[in-house]
Amino acid sequence: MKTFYNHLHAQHHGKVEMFRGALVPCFEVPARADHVVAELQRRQLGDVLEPQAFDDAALAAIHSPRYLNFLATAWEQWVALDAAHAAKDILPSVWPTRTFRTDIEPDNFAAKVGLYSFDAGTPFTRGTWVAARAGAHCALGAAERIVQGDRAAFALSRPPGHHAGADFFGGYCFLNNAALAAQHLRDAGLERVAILDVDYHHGNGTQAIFYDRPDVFFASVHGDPRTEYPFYLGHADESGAGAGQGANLNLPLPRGTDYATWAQALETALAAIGRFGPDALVVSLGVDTFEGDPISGFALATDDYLRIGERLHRAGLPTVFVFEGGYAVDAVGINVVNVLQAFA
Ligand code: Q9C
Ligand code: ZN
Repeated sequence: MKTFYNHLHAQHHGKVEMFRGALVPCFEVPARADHVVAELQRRQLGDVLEPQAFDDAALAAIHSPRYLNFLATAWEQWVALDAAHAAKDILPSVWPTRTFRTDIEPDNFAAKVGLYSFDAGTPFTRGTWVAARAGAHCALGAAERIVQGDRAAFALSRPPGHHAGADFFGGYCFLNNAALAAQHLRDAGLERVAILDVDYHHGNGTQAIFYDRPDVFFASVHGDPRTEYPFYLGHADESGAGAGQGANLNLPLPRGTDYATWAQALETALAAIGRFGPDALVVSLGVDTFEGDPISGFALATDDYLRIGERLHRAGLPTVFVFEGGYAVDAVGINVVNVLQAFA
C-alpha cells in the first residue's frame, strides 16, 4: 500500500488553543504524522511518496471560492494589520450565529475569521495554508492510486480534514481531505463512493458536504454529540436530505464505549455501506478512539486496530485511508499502522 506524505505538513504548527477559559498547548502537533511515518517505515509497509501537485480547481470541487481565497490570503492579511502579529497565531473569537448574515464578507479581519470558522480551538498559522494544501494533495494522490487500480492507498494528510466544511474551518481541520478524495473518485468516473468515518468525533464537515447527494454515502461511528465535540451535528436521526435522503448514517455511542460495542456499530455501518453498493470506500481514519487519547472517551486498545483493519479488508472494496485525529502522540503511529498492516 502506498502512502502519500508531504513534509510541508510541519509548517502547520499551532501554538495554543482555547480550552475552558485558558490558552493551552495544541493537541494537534506535527509529531503525530512523524510517528506514523516512522512506524510505516519500521514495518516496511510500502513506499512513502510525496504527492504530485494538483491544480487548485480540485479544491474548488468541494470548497467555496471565497473560503479558498480567505485561506490563501489570511496570513498576509493578519500580518498587514500589525507586523507584530507574525509572532502569534490567528485564533477566531467572534462568529455569526443564528439571525446574523453570512452572505456579506466583512472587511474587518477578525470578523472574516469568524465567518469562516466555528471554534476557538483551531489556530491558523503562517504555514497553515501551505500545509493544508499539501495534505489535500496527499488525499487526491491516494484517491488517484485507486483510480489507477490499486486496492488501497493511504493519505497521511496533516492537518486533518473531517470537521472542515465547504466554507469553514474548525476542529483542527481546514480542507476536507476525505471529501476531496471521494470527489476525485467520482470525477474519475466511479459512480458511487462511500465514506466511513471512524474518528472519535463526528465528521460534521464531510456529512454537510454530501448531505443532499445520493452518490456519496456517509457513515460515521463517533462519540454522542450530546456530550462530545463537535456537539451540534452527528445525531442518529440525520439521514440525508432531498436526493441524498438515506445516504447518511450516524451511529453515536456514549463515552466509555469499548471495542465490543464499537465493533457492533462498525458492523451496522458496513452493512449499510454494502447495501449502498459503492465502487470504492474512503475511510476517515482517526485513532482518537484509543483508550489513551487525552481528549476523547472511548476505550479501544492497540490490538483492536488490527481487528478493524482485518474487518475493513473483508469489506472487499478499493479503499483510500485518510488520516484524521489521534492525540496520544506516542501511540498514534502504532495504532494507525495496525489498521493499515492488517488491511494489507
Ligand atoms: N481540549 C479531530 O479529531 N477540541 N479533531 C476538543 C480539547 C476539538 C478534534 C477540546 C477536538 C477536535 C480531527
Ligand atoms: Zn477526532
